[in-house]
Amino acid sequence: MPMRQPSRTPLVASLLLLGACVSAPGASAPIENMRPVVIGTWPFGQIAGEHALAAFAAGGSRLDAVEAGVREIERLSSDGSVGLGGRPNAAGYPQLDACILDGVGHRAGCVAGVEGIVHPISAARWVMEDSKHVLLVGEGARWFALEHGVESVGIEDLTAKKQAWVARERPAAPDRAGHDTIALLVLDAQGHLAAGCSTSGAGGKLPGRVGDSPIPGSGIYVDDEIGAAGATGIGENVMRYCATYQIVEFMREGMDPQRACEEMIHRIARVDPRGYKLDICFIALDKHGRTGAAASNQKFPFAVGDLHGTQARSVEAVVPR
Ligand code: SD4
Repeated sequence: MPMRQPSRTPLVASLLLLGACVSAPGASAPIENMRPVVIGTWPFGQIAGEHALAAFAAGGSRLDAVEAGVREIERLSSDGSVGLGGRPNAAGYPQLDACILDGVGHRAGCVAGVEGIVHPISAARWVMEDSKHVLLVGEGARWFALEHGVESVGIEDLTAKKQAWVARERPAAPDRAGHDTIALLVLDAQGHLAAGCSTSGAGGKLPGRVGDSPIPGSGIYVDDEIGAAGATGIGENVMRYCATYQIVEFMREGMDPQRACEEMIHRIARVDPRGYKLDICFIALDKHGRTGAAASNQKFPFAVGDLHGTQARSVEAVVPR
């Protein structure tokens, strides 16, 4: 089977364009002449954005840009929440989730609960490009990734880890402390959208738990006519509301990305027993290159980038209504 070259694009001239870190609101004005445009979650969203812009500068496609940006965060695995260095599940090892979406053709590829795969985002892209399926999980996802040459590590000792865990008392409530996801949305020079995300999910999750991130419409969504949205935070509080799908639908109704993200937080908080104590954050990017971000109950750092380079931003938690 022909092997796609991993999109580990080296940083090129665009790195010279990197902007300074500033704090600014989540919203941005239309910048159609500034395409490509990228937005990524958390401080590492800036690194992802730099790599995505570098991929564009090197002639890569929007999917190359998404894959390059997310791969770098998986490679760094430095935040303890993405990649094999991510947060272990309750049995002591990471099970990773990733998703990639292309606006053109409304295509999607996702992997969930995959073990020992260094770049789940690349496995997800292979699912999209070389299978008739959208989502592969667990062992099947690993087989598929290995078959497509995605870098891997052995998982032989997982059996021992599982047995040791089974021998212990199953934790009554999974430790949700610590969780981050790289979600990256891109708009290419031609005005088409793509998105990707990767995460080890909630720390201490039960083995087999799948969060919002690899589920299109929950943790990430793209509609090439309208825009894209990504989520981070406690997946259970996102996926019960199909949140990123709804953010894109809010934009279809005429809201700008900032208002759409905020509205989604308010909508969930209005009906959820937790109110605003949801620990969720959203980013959005519309077809015009406008960006937005919102968080339920914490300060939320993210990063945007365009032809001028990348810029760190943050928003405060929404003001409860
Ligand atoms: C999950 N939403 O698995 C992911 C984790 C995350 O910030 O984004 N944390 O629930």
